[in-house]
Amino acid sequence: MPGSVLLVSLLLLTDVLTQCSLFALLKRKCLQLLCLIKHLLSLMFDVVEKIKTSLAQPSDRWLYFNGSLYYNSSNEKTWQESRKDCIQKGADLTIINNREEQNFIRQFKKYLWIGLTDIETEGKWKWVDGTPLTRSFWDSKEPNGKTLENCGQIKNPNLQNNWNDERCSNTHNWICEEKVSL
Ligand SMILES: *[C@@H]1O[C@H](CO)[C@@H](O)[C@H](O)[C@H]1NC(C)=O
Ligand SMILES: *[C@@H]1O[C@H](CO)[C@@H](O)[C@H](O)[C@H]1NC(C)=O
Ligand SMILES: [Ca+2]
Ligand SMILES: [Ca+2]
Repeated sequence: MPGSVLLVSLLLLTDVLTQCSLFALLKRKCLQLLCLIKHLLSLMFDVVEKIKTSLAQPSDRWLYFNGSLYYNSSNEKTWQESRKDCIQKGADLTIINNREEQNFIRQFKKYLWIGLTDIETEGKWKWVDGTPLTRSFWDSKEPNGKTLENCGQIKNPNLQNNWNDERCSNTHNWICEEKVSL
């Protein structure tokens, strides 16, 4: 009789130990799983934060005026590269149609490439949408660069009329325009 009690006790003990070690293993697995979930959540959080900042930044650079969004560049490029950047953004270099728009763009207070060029035929200024220049805001004595200066630029913001023809290969800030329908 005592022998069988001992045996049962031993079996019970073995069983408890097995259960305990299984539980410990389970607990470890659970902790690992929780850590993994926490890690994944923090990764997702990082991604969400990154998306939020990347969404916030460009919107600071886009300004709305009278049916269009204007992109205020933060760096300088050649006229051609500036135009490429605008097109990549779904826009193009800005076309200035009237005095109000001219004044709006003067507010940027810096030299800016605009969507104007006479690269095809000297002296025949055209906008990037192919329309000929009709209403212009050239600075006095401009355009003066003949075949050396074939790209349009906004210059001194303090002047009402401040366009300049400039060497296309020089680098400047630029301004894109994207028409929006509301
Ligand atoms: C355009 O960007 C410059 C920085 O590159 C900033 O100083 C200026 O205030 C911006 N202009 C407008 C009208 O947002
Ligand atoms: C807005 O643009 C239209 C043409 O698209 C123009 O006729 C009008 O004068 C502009 N208004 C202002 C306030 O610039
Ligand atoms: Ca020219
Ligand atoms: Ca010039």
